Amino acid sequence: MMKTTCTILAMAIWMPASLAFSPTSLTSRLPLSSFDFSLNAENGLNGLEEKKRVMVLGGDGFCGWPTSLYLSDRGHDVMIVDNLSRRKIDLDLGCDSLTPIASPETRVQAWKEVSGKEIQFHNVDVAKEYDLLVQLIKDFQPDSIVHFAEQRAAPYSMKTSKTKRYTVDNNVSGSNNLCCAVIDAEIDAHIVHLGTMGVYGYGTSGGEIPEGYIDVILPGGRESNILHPAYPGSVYHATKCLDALLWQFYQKNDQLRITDLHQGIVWGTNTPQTVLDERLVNRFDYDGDYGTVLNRFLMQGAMGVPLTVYGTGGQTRGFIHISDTARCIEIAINNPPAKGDRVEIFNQIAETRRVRDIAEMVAKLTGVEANFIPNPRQEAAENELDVSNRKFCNLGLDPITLDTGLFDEVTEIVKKYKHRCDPKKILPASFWNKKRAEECATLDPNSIELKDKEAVEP
Ligand code: NAD
Ligand code: USQ
Repeated sequence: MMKTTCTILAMAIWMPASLAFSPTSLTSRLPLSSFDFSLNAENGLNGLEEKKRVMVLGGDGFCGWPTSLYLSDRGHDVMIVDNLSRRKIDLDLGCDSLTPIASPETRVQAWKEVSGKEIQFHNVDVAKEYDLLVQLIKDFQPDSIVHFAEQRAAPYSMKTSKTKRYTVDNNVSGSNNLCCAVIDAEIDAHIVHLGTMGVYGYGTSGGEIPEGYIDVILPGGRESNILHPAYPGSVYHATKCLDALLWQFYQKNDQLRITDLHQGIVWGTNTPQTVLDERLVNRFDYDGDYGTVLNRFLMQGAMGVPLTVYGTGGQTRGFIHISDTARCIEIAINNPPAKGDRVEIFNQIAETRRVRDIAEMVAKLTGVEANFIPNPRQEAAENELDVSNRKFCNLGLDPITLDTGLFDEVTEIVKKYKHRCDPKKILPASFWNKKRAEECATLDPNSIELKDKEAVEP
């Protein structure tokens, strides 16, 4: 099943502006196979668009890093703010990104060498270091603040009461602090927040999920258009619902200009910017807590591990490629709501797919079988999902869809760094409740073995 409302055309290929004068040595570049740099479409700011000062909260993360590079490459001034909590969680969990990510300092230095462009990096906790956040905003005077800085794994958020409490404290405080800081800094910066498709719940709508707001008939026959009812499936997803209420309140009370992007599951690893130098490589999470479904299946397929389909695999979800995450952010930045407008909400997905169908695609490509294991999550075993993504499409997004050609890029990365994989981290390690934990008791992390598969071509 695949449903979206915008016409899917061929993948848009573009060349980073920096490549035109890049001194990057070919030997230090990552595999380029999937990105064709020979076609330079519209690159950089063309005079019609405004150069912006963009603060990226959470800019060291999986989405934030390639987005920061993309925005810098496009000519915007970028400042990253990140407390490196994601790297610290890896240490706590005893796992690591499959790709060897460089320190933030090395990353921004490498970007300067490759592109000639500066990205500032500041190690600040947006949920705790309020005064520093206000000062940074006052000093940098951003036009836009992109907010990625949250604990984003649903399984991690369901692991223990400690991780549940941390996720709520971190995510809700961070978003509240951001609104307060913009007000205290007396600045009219546009906040662009990464929300999630999961705020809507799955399969409850009974029709197409609109972009944020839904027409309803209230008792007495009164017609209204309200925020879509929230129906989170994890503590993490619940924090995104709480965020949405905060945005609604601060827009109404202080006329903050806010865009909430309800993004689907991001897949892929690198982008045309991150492949320019090995020190720019993006993180790749494959473990049971932080690895997301398609990247996990691609990793498992490349390593000869049976694909970990939870339950029947009947769960349908929205997907978007990492390169499109970055492009959507720029589109959102360039199309802010006017002062006084209600919170702008976009559904940031390219398409919807069922988990078992994705497993089948990867299985066909790699020859590795799907392994249907007990579901560690409390979620509908099967659901339909029909989502509107008209707004981004109308603003020119031509989304990348699941394309086995692009799977090669992920597969190449996996093969390159497979020696860094700890097979004991592959099975799910967080369970939604006692019943789910009991049903998964037979799963043995030590049973997973990596096959020495060199060839993964179909
Ligand atoms: P990530 O964990 O890789 O990156 C988040 C970054 O934020 C990390 O670098 C972390 O150190 C930082 N951070 C967290 N709390 C912070 C704090 N209090 N102060 C400063 N920095 C802090 O996650 P990601 O995959 O890049 O996701 C980014 C955002 O996009 C999240 O809000 C997530 O909910 C959303 N999102 C992600 C996906 C996905 O598939 N990855 C899909 C939909 C939405
Ligand atoms: N799943 C499997 N096998 C796996 C991993 C996952 O079958 O090995 C299933 C899960 O049960 C779930 C679906 O795949 O039904 C998606 O799981 P996921 O881990 O890929 O994605 P999710 O937990 O929903 O979270 C991810 C990001 C989160 C983001 C969300 C977007 O981690 O930050 O908000 O995707 S969405 O799903 O649209 O809400």
